[in-house]
Amino acid sequence: MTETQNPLDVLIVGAGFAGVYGVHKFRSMGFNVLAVEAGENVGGTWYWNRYPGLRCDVDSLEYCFGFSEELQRDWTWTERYARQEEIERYINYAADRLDVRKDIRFNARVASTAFDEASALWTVTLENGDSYQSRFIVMATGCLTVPKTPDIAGIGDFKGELFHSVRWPRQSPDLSGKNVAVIGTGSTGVQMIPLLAQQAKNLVVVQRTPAYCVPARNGPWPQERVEYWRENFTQLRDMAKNSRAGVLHEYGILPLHAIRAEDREADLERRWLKGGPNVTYAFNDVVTNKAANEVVAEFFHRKIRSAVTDPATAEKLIPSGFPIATKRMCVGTDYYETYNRDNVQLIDLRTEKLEQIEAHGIRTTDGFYPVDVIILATGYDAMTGALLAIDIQGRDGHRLREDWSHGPESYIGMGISGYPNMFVVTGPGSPSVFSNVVVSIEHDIEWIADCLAYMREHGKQTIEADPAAQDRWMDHVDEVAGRTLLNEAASWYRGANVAGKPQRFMPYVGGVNTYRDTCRQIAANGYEGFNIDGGSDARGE
Ligand code: NA7
Repeated sequence: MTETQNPLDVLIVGAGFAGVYGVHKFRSMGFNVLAVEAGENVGGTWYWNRYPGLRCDVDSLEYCFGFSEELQRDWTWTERYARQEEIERYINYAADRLDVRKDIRFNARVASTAFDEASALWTVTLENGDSYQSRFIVMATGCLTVPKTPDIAGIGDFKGELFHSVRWPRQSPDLSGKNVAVIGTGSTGVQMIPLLAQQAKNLVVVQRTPAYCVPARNGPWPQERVEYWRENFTQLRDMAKNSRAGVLHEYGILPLHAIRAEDREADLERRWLKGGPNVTYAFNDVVTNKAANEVVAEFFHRKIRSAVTDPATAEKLIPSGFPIATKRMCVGTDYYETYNRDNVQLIDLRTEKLEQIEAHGIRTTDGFYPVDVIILATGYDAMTGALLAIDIQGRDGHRLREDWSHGPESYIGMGISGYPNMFVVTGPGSPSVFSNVVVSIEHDIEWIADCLAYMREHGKQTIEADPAAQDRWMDHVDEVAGRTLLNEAASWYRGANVAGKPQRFMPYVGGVNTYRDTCRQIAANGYEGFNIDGGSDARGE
């Protein structure tokens, strides 16, 4: 590591995609930067997660850095949906090429950060007691970082192996000949269940909410496709940046009622064959119009019934109680078909109650399931978990854990009133998980970089979200989500998966393109809505 100067210009918390790019970007502008990372290496979620079947559910040609022509030219993705190993290799490749490791301190988990008004400096303290001072801090802590462990009666009595998917043992356990249970059928469960069914003697799936799963149609990229992307990368990336979800899905441009019934069905079928989430974009009103939503949901229900041989099992797998695409769509391979195997049993908690976990299995109202290994695919304390795991103390005694006790509040996701010179990457109130997150990470890092350059050029010390601007932004975030069906699902997008977590729809769903324009305008207006050096107008004058 290069010698750290105190105070730093910028301290970044986290060395996933955001931290790696942040170190490179801010350093290339002449800032004195350090990233601190809890893991032993770069990668963030792609470093921690290693369960079987783990892949990104965004096409690999798009889920990568876009800022460097050299990086993209010298890397070749092998499959449509890259496996964890390939993504981890990629981020290590990027870290090496950008030579960022020397400015990252690994095995360094942040315990607290505190802002001192007199010096206008942040003190960042690690769990081991070491501390740094920095003018700016950038929280690149990720949206899906803190695993959520369920509170199930008897879970502590289990005598077999039990672990959360995020903490899959580095030495992957041998499951052959074992009775394995998976709790949870979100994206993680959907990815691992087909592979675990092949390895285990018996697999029991505990399902609280059935998943809507689109077929991945994964496979090697055709060479022509890879070359096309390589040659046209900048232009394709620009199209993604200016799209609704930061990714080149095939976005339907017409609402349901403008399309003939027979054409709807043919188009849904074509999109289903194409694979990936395209099928949920068939009409432009799938998440805003109940009728359109039901047409797509019914299409899925027919697909589930035709994939699953036993009609009773098929009914258990059919989602109910929430509109399609209001919980994260899962992308899988042979997910529904896996339930046709003789060694797979499905516990549907809508009809069968989980009474308790016992020393050697799971007891439900329908019987006892002997189990040697339990895998918790129960998700994350999403979007706010990693930020609130740190004791963040701002100006005038502001504490983020208190300020967000009714739900997260930010201005454009990146600034928080009461916390000067602190930026959040893909924070609540930004498109974040409603985007190709690498596209959004790059946007946020570049916007923050421009802001830092502005501060330096104008000789300014502090920048902080104005409380009124923050309130207006959060009203807008609520209002945009309120125009959709998204609040009808008890999703992690609204914090509904964590007991006691305040519920508020956290991502901004007005579109990656719209958000980009808004942020550009705010910067062009001298960081409108931010107070600079305590000034109450846009320019702090
Ligand atoms: P998710 O999507 O939050 O899925 C977690 C699953 O675990 C989901 O089916 C939950 O049911 C289930 N769950 C959670 N707690 C329990 C308890 N106590 N009992 C039974 N079942 C439970 O997390 P993933 O890791 O799959 O995916 C997260 C994101 O990572 C994903 O969306 C991608 O963006 C990548 P619920 O739906 O809450 O009823």
